[in-house]
Amino acid sequence: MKPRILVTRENFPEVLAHLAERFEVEDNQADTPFPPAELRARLADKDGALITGIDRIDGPLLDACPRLKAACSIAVGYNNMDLGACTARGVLATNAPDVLNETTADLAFALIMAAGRRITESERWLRAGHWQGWRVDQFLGQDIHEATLGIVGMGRIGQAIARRGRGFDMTILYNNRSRVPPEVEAALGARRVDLHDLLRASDFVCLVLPYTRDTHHLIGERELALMKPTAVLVNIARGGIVDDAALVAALKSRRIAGAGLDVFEGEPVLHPGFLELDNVALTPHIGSASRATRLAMGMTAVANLRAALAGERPPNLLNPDVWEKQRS
Ligand code: 8YV
Repeated sequence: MKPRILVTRENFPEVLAHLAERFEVEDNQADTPFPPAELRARLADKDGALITGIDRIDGPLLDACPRLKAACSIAVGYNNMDLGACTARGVLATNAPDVLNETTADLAFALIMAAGRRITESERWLRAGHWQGWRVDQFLGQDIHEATLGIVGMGRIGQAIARRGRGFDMTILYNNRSRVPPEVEAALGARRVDLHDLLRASDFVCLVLPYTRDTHHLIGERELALMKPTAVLVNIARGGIVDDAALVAALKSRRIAGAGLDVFEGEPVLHPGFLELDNVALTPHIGSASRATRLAMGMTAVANLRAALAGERPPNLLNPDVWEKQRS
């Protein structure tokens, strides 16, 4: 009998077809998010799960799913998975890195430009019928070219953003736990600085780091106060890294000039203050949203699931201890 798997959310027919070659698949093409109790019930008799970045995989869920051997996510971020709980129960956990680097970096740049050049704000104003004609001081924004771009989190996506910044002759600063190899720094023309120096010096601050206990509210009132009044904050990483209430206050008082946000604390519910502000460009967590990339993310999760349930090491294993233990 084929192993049984659950695909927690809608996915492309190509992804489901690949899964069906090896597995008995329960899908969710109606795309109704399963509340925790329903997810537990549906996963109880499954050997594997193909999940998204928003399905919570934790101890209580895993306790209800004794057959589960692998949880494979289509997302690169894995703050939704309790890796300790997976490891303790021998469940292989995987993510989908790399395939979304360029698409996500594209969106970061779109938000840098949209917020810096007031694209969404001026479009809203124009659509509302306010335009009476050209004026010399209409919608003055921040120049992108030759500005200083501060990237917080210099992983693969951060580096892809830096490459785009180079094309705009930007000065690239970065903050990261560890220094990236000197040859990468040289190729990107990037200089590592501490977070406070980055916040003080940057015209655009772009957040591209994982959400963990340590990065919760990394950017709050104190940090926003360090930024230039002309600066723009962009978050394409995760809600929760920024204290949204503090950001709303900083945008409202024009403590900073603007923000471009793809992710929010408590999304899909937004801090209501964002909706009242003009100086923020908002997108609904679409960082990786091109068909090619979302398909590649799905296929990456398929490859991980196929390996895991065939007794092979999944290419993007997040908890290698489980694998080592199974081998010993
Ligand atoms: C996903 C993301 O679309 O990969 C990530 O970490 O944030 C997005 O690309 C999202 O997590 C839904 O799975």
